[in-house]
Amino acid sequence: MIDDAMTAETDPQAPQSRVGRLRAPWYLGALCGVLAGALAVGVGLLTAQWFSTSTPMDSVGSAFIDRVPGWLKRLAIDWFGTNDKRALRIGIYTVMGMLALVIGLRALRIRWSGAVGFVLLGALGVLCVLDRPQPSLSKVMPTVLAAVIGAAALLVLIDVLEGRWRLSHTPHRSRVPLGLDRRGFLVAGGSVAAAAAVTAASGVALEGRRVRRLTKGAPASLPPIASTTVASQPSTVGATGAPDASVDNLESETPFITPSDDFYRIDTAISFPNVTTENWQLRIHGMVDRELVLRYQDVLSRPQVERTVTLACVSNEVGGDLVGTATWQGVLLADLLAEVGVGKGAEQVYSTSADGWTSGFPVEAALDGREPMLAIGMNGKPLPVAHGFPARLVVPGLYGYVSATKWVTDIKLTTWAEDSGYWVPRGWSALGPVKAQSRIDVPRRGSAVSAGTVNLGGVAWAHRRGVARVEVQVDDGPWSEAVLDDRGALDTWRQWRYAWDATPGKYRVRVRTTDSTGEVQTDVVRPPDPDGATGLHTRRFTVN
Ligand SMILES: Nc1nc2c(c(=O)[nH]1)N[C@H]1C(S)=C(S)[C@@H](COP(=O)(O)O)O[C@H]1N2
Ligand SMILES: [Mo]
Repeated sequence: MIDDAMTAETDPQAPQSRVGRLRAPWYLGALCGVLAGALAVGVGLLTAQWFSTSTPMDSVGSAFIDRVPGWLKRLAIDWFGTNDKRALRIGIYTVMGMLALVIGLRALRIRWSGAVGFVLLGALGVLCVLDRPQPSLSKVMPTVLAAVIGAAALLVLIDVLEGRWRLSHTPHRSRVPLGLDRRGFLVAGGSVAAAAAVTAASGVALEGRRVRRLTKGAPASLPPIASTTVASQPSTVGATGAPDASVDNLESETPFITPSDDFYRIDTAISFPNVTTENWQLRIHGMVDRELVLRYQDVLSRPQVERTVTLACVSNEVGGDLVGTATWQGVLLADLLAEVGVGKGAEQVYSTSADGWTSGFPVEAALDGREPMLAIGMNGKPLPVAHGFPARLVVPGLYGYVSATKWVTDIKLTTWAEDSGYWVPRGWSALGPVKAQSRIDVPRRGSAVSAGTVNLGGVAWAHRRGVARVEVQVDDGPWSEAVLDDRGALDTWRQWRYAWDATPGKYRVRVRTTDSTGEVQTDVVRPPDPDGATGLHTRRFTVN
C-alpha cells in the first residue's frame, strides 16, 4: 500500500518547485515540538530521581521564586494562597509547552533550529540551577539530559515528518525532504509520546516514593517530655469568663490547636528536600566557642520540651489564614547555645535549610526566655515533611520568615553585616516581631445569620505580651468586651466569643485586641510588606 502523500515524492528527481508543496502542515511541526518537549519533561522527571535532585521545571520554578520581584510574590500568595506552588508549576509547564510548540514550528522551516531551541531551553535551565544555592554537576544533569534528548527527538520527528528519514516501506535516509511520510510519522510520534508518558509516569511515581520514604526513619512515638522541663506555659493575663463553647462552631471552625494537616504551609521549596533521619545533621558554628554537630538520634536523646506556640506568616493579610497554633516538641535552642558558647559580638542566629533557604533573628531572642526550640514534633507526632521533618526551628513571637527554618541543617552565630536571611535582601524587614491581630471566624462568611443572639467568635494574638482583651464593635457603636477562652498563653492565640443581640439589617462588625501592657491593636491599615499587616478585621453581616 502506498501512502497518498508519497506518490509524488517517490521520484527523488522531483523538481525543486514541487518540494514546497510537500512541506508538512504547520500543525504537525508544532506537534513535533510539543512531543519532543513532553519527552524532555519526562526525561527530566525521571533523571531528577536518578540524580536525587529537582526536575528541570522545578529548578526553573525555584530560580523564578528566588528572582521574582516582591510584589509579584505577594500577588501570587494573594491569588493562590498556599496553592501558589501548584499554580507556578502549571504556569511553567504552560510557558514551556508554548515555547516547544514554537520551536517545532521553526524546525519545519530550518531543520537545525529545533535542536538549537532545545539546547537554548536547556541552557536556561542550567543557568537556573547555577543561580540556586550549592549548584553541582548532578543538579544540572537532568536538565542537560532533558535538553539533549528533547533536541534529538525533535530532529528525528522532523526528519521523519518531512520524509528525510523513511520508517515505512524500505527505510532509508535522504538529504532532501521527500514529503510527508504519514505512517512513519505515526510510528515515530507515537513512540516519542509513549516514551514521554513512561518516563514522566515513572518519574512521578519515584518522586512519590521518595517523599514517602523521607520519613521512614521517623520514630513511632516521640520521646517523653522530660519532667524537669514541663515548665508551665507563661500564665495568661486579662479578664475572662467561662464561655459556653456549645453555642457556636468556633472550635470546629478555628480549633485552639490547628491540626497538622490543616496547618498553613509557606515555603520556597517546590519539591521537598532530600533529608531523612539518617542523612540529617545540624551543625552549629560561627561565632561560638566550640562547634556542635547533632544527628537526629542526638536530638531524640536530649531533654525534651513541649510548647504551644502560634506561628504566623508575615504575608498574612488582616483576617487571613496564614497563621496556626501547634504544640511543638523538641529541645530548647538556649541549651544548645549554652553548649556551644555564644561568642562575643555574635548578633544573629542565622539558620539554613537543607535546600538553602535562610533566616536570622537576634541572639537576644534566643536567650530572653521566649524559649525558641529546635522542634522535631508537631501536635504529638514527628514533624510532617511539609512542616520541616526531621527538624525545624520555632521561635515564639517572630514571623516565620525570620526564624522558623524548616529542614534546618545549619545554625550560624554571626553578625547582621555578615549574613542576611532569604527575604531580607528582597525587601522584607530584618526584624520580624509578630504584630497583634484579631480575626472574626464565625459566623462563617456567607452563612445565613438570623435575628436574635448571634454568636460571634474568632481568634486574637499578641505575641510576647499576651492577649488581655478582645473587643467587638458593631457599626459605629461602642466597643464591647468579648469573652476569652481559658486556653492560651503569651505566644498563642486566644479564642474569643461575643454574643451579639442582632435585629434584622445590614451591619459592619470589627474586632480588636489589647495586649497585657494595655496597648490596643492599631487600626492603621498597612499591607504585609515589609514587616506585617495591620488594621482591624472587618466583616459585614446581613441579619434576616
Ligand atoms: N526551609 C524553609 N523554611 C521556612 C520557609 C522556607 O521557605 N523554607 N518559610 C518560612 C516562612 S515564611 C514561614 S511563615 C514558616 C511557615 O511554616 P509552616 O509551613 O510550617 O507553617 O516557615 C518558614 N520556614
Ligand atoms: Mo512566612
